[in-house]
Amino acid sequence: NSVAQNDKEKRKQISVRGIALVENVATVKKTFNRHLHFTLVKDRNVATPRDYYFALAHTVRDHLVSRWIRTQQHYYDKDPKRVYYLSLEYYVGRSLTNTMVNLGIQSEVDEALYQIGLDIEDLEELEQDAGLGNGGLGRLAACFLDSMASLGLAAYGYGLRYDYGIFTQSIKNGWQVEEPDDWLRFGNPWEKSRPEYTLPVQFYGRTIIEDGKSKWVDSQIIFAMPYDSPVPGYGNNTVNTMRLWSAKAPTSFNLSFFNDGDYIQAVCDRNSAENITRVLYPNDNVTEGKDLRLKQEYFLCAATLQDIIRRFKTSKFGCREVVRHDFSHLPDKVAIQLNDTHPALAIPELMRILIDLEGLTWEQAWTITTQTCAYTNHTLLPEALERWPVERFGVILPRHLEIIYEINFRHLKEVEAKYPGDMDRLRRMSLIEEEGGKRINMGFLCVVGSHAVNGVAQIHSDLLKVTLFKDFYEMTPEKFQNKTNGITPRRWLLLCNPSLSDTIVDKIGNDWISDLSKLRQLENFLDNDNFVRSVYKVKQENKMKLAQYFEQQYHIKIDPGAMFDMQVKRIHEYKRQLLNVLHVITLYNRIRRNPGQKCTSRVVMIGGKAAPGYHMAKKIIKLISNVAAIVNNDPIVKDRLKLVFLENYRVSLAEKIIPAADLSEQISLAGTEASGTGNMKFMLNGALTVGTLDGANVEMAEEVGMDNIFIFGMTVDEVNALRHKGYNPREFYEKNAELKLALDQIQGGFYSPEDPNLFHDIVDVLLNKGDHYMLLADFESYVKAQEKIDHLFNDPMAWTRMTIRNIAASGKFSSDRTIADYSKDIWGVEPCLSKLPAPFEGRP
Ligand code: B1H
Ligand code: IMP
Repeated sequence: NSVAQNDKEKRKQISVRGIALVENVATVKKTFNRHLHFTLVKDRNVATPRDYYFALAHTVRDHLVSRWIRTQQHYYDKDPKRVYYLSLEYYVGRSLTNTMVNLGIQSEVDEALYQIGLDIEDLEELEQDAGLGNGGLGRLAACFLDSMASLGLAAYGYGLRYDYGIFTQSIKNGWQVEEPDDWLRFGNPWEKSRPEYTLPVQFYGRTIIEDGKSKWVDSQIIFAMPYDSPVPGYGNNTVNTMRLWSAKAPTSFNLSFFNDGDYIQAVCDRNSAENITRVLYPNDNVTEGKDLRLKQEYFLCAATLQDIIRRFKTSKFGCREVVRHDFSHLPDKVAIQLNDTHPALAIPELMRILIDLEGLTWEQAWTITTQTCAYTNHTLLPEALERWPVERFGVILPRHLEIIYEINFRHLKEVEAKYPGDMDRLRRMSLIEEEGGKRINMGFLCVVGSHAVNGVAQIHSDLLKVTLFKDFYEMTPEKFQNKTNGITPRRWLLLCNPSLSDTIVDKIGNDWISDLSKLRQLENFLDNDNFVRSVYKVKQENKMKLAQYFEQQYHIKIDPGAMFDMQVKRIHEYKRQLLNVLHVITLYNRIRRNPGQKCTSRVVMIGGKAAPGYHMAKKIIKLISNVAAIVNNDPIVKDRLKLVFLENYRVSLAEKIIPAADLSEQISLAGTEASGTGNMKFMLNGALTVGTLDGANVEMAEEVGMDNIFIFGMTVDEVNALRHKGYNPREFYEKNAELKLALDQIQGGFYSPEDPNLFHDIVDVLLNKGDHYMLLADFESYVKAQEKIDHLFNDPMAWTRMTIRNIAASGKFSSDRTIADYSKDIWGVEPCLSKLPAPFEGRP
């Protein structure tokens, strides 16, 4: 066939996306038209593209319903141990394509829409991202849900249904501007509200003793209404539940005002109660110690634990009565995983339920609680550690403060027994910090209240043992584990990169989709030049498509032959976007110094949101924009260098850009990025990595070999040694002429002629305020690594071979492997690799 196939035609032929049976295509068409008519109440004369999207979403959703109901019935029938993932964030993104991919109905739906005369890719673009997360931590939770369903675990994701997710970022005059993310405006076809399962949550009030038992009285009640979304597994007919709680004022709210006659005010005030789930806190790796955030955290824990206990008590097929009374079996039937300390209140809340409501002794309750709960730490950064002031905490959650004091009292007794007379250790290990006003250290509470504590990459787990939790590791080393993060190969390869998926399937079949370690087989084809060329061609096509998208959307022209060099992640000083900018400036200065010289062309793309209150991060965005304006408009540069700031980076944009990347920037200071997961997405999609020995980069280098990754900069030990010796950034500035020039230009207003002082604070942080993240110390080795990269890029076959080695070595970074490890080492559950029967196949 000499006619070049377009993307759509190609998508239709892909067998991994399911074979389109004529009768099924006809059914999809019928269902689609039925939904347009009965659900959207439109005819084709007045239907908008969005109506078509919703009709399509409902059509696809129909395929989930029976599988969802039957999966849940199956869990009641078999009564396996349930896994509960508790997270304040789920960064799910879009669901339409993912549902079709996991159900294997993409080809049929594609064909049906084609026959109807609609462009399915246009409709897919109309879906709002479910942006209930900030970055890696929230996206990890979403990948875990996909893997837990794909491994057939009886698992539930519990979280909050924020009315407003992560803000929409727009760039105005180079500055970030935030707009509210009103994601529910047109309705959410993937959720089902369950008002009948609404549960009460208490706040404020006081505690009394009654019949020798503690009681929480005079509290304010806010209701938690659940919304369920389906979580389909890949090709196994399993559909799990993500249950998100929404705050609802009780009908009796402000009844006294009613009686005083201010009816209107009383109704208006209901809003303030419902504000609990209004908006996601937009910080990544920083905590905000606000009352409202504490209420959000407790709201999730209180509602979820009631649901968990309800299900534990009634868990028997065909029975709605309480069948279990003996809570000593709770750890055999329930595993609770805490996604960082944000849901830490699950620990004292479970204690409260078991003691105050169920009448267990402290000792019984404590054994059960610690055996049930496990805690994942995601960061070492001090500004991210939750430490609630005792005073506010006691006002909002009086009973929980008492319980935490008692946990601490007994914990310190054990410390004292093990280390008699070691007063400093007692002070260090107290859950209550005393310096500068009493605070509860939520990390310590989680360690004490859990049977397992894990970091998210080997280096991070190792560092936890010698820094944050050193004393705790010495006392209970058996609790400490590592679970290296992963990503779901469905969304992050099969869905986002269909052409690469096909090229892989062509060589090794499709087992890799549910067992990513199979990608190792690609190493057998490294000498096959045709295969190497086909991988090269896929990347080239992905780059052309992205270039077209940029031109359409932003009227930016970029050369698809240039190296696409990408750094996309939240803007944070520790992630060192500034180091990347210093490299761009250095490349620019080299071109200016030597205008005639040939060099490797690059398009450097940087994207990410800054927390709205993080001034330095916002300044860095402005600097990127300003450097871009100068570099991109300098006629000397031509096509050799472009700098682009990618506006509003989010899950759906990641899916578009990552398949087109040549180079992945993972350049945090060693010891600061707990794991990173973007690094894995780029590796899986055939980009090479320039990175430090930080987070999961270390394990990526182990898997692929040091010759196939561009590692630069100091190691953790070297960072510590330099800090110990006394780090003087000026030394590096004086020593390196290119570094000095770049900083002098920024300082002198070269990139901000309209306001020469604009970037003084940036230079000040680096030169005069200690350069905390040691950019200047790593600059030289970074630039050298980039020179090697430039050189290799000129040999496309060698470059592509290296990318294939990376793809082949990325199997470890499947979230299926991560979840299998949690299952075995922490939860005590077994993946179920056999499929449930499909709805048309009858009962299991
Ligand atoms: C990560 C956070 C985080 N670590 C506090 N910690 C937050 C902390 O709203 N807050 O208060 C929000 C997020 N996020 C990230 O987790 C790490 O930085 C990454 O390195 C890691 O890959 C990711 C998933 O483990
Ligand atoms: P939940 O897990 O208790 O929230 O219930 C979810 C779904 O599981 C229900 O909507 C039912 O489909 C199913 N289910 C709940 N209880 C039973 C039961 O006693 N027998 C069979 N299925 C049940």
